[in-house]
Amino acid sequence: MNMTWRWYGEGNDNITLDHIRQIPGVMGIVWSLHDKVAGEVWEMERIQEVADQITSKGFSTAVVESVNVHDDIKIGLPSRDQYIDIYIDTIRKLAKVGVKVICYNFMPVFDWTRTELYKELPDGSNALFYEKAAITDDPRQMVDRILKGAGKFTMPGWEPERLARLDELFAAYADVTEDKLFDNLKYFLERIIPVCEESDIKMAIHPDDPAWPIFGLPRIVRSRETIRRILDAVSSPYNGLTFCTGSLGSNPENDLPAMIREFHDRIHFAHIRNVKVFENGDFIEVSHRGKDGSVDVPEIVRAYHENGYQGYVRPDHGRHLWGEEKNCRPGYGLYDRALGVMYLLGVWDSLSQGKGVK
Ligand code: CS2
Ligand code: MN
Repeated sequence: MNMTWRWYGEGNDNITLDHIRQIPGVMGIVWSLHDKVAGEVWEMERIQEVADQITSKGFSTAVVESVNVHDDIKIGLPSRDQYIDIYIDTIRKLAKVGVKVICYNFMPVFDWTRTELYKELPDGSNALFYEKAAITDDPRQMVDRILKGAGKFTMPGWEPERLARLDELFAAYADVTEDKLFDNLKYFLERIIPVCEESDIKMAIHPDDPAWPIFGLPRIVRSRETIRRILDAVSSPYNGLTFCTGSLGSNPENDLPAMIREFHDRIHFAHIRNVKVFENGDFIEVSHRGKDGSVDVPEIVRAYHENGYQGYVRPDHGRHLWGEEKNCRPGYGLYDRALGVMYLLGVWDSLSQGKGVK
């Protein structure tokens, strides 16, 4: 597996490329132009600038997360074609700097959803938490809480300007059923996948987080069946998956190792993290160690290893340790993710038994 690290860019991340170089085994940077809102044009000069920063430190630029999909595409408005044209333009430009995988999601309105960003764990660290009962009918409360918690750090999918229009957005999605959202995804894929094939860039859809509908909004990437349906809709290998164990693991009914064994040849990017799911359905993010949560991380790594997985991997969210929450993006501190890298590589190397499996 090819270990990577998500970096939010110069001046937009408390962690620098020089910090990342000191984490053993990290070969690539997962990047994006984080100031771009969905549907905006990505200029070649800006792309080149970030790619140069990354390669100058010896990292690969192969994975971009995310190029966000405009709501008009998800809703299926006539204006979607113009936004798909812009998306295609970005794909072509990214190919020029060696990008091989684009991670994106198709969640209406929100990206990942939590009710608390700094919930204390028994060991004194803190992490992102989801309390089912705290998700009421009114999403405004939750949005305000998340944006306040993020402070000066921007979070993809949580753009304050867009969320200021929350009522308008919810109204626009009022008629978008699960089937309609799926059809709109299919329409999007049918237009972009031929360009991806030409440009040798694989699309990797990220699962919905949590893996169930919230606030009455449909969610279509949440289980073995829903994923199979998407992969079958456009059967090219360029229509692939980001397999996020934290997102899918929020629903204990998802048998994650079995899903990896089934989908491995369409998984282009693996997000590996652990969550602890409580009996009432609440969940909290915990260390990567299998025993600390509900996700059997060693078994996950084994499922990849057994299939000779050569794709990109990253630790996803981490806990906030040693007081770092005062100055890091929620879920994206340095310490727990670095521990996660070492744990994942440790399991992988022990499975390889010195045979040097990459
Ligand atoms: C990420 C997602 O932080 C995370 O959970 O894995 O936010 C992911 O970047 C997006 O859903 C991809 O568009
Ligand atoms: Mn993820």
